[in-house]
Amino acid sequence: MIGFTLSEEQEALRARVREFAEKEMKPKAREYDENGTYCMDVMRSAFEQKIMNDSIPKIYGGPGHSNLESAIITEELGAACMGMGTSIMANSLALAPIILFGNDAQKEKYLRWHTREFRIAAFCLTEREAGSDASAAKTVALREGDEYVINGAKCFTTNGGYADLFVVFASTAPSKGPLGMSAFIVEKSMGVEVGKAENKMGQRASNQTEMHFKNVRVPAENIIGREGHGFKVAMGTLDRTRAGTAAGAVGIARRALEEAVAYANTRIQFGAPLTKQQAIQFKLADMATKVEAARLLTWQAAWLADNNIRQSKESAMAKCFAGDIAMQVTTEAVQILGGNGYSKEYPVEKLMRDAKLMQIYEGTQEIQRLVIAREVAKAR
Ligand code: COS
Repeated sequence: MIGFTLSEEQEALRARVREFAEKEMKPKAREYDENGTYCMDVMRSAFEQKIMNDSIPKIYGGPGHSNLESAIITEELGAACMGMGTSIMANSLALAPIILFGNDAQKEKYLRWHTREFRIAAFCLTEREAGSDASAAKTVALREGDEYVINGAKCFTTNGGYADLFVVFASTAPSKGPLGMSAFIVEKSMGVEVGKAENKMGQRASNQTEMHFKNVRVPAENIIGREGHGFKVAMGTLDRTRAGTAAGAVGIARRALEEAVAYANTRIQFGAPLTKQQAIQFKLADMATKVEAARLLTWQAAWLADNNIRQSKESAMAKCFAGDIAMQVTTEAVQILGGNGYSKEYPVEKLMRDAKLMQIYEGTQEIQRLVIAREVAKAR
């Protein structure tokens, strides 16, 4: 049975998050973008309204939203300001390995940390020499008694400068490549140091930093799963979270379409509004079709995850398609607004800059295509 309508509860969730995004995110988006202000106040409010940490199960005090509900939330955040949306959703990315692969004691301790009070978390996988090639990571975690000692450095860590909890991927057996990687829950107070923050083209309300681990001692009980399981934890997490990234991209694209339509309805050229002119009508038609198609792929990936059906291929398709169409739709929106589109007086140039990152983070478009191609090749 296939349905394309949301339940009453899901509609209510969408309305509640849209109101939050309109009132608390949109008015600050331009200023935070211009100044590169980290959106801590918006995140705190999202936490208080149970919009942040949305996938923490109810038994640990979280909202316990499904993947589809998370996608609904993230689309709204993306439509208001994806820099802020990324900051909020990066908590979910960091907590996902604990939710998906952690043991009861880890969940009880660290998920409750995040439901009892406002705290920020970060996912530490990428390194300077290990971006797309995640298994080439050089950070090591060597066992000493009942502790692991972590040494190495990560980069582009979203929320890194403000987090007090990190999920860190490090090798416990460097000679084994991806099968030597393990995942750890690391508290900031264990000795994590924050390095340089990135000065970025877009999503400037978010924070990405280098992280340094110099003899950081972590209790052995903080390993997620078992030794050598870390690469699967990372990949399994990204399979789940990529639908959320896709939803953010849908949000950016939808907003660009809305801005373009609003402008084209009032902008008169050659004696008629732009929406009456075929060159612009065709652009708007393509933009609207792409937004709908990307949302359907996104909801499909989320639905599969909610039904515990493997969705590596579908979440990669959703992330890849939605990221690409966000770039295309925002670029067309700038074109429709013309000189005004290129001006910071209008929001579409920010949407275009924010969209670019959707083609890069949580696995580049090239990596998504690689994942899709591998899955397609397996099919008989
Ligand atoms: N779920 C579970 N296990 C997975 C998996 C998945 N989605 N994908 C791979 N694995 C497993 C494989 O099955 C293999 O284990 P076995 O040997 O026991 O079968 C192991 O992980 C290594 O897999 P593989 O040989 O495919 O690894 P590669 O080095 O070829 O890399 C890609 C695979 C490119 C897909 C991976 O490095 C990747 O996703 N890179 C992008 C990383 C990324 O998204 N970075 C963004 C940072 S997060 S902000």
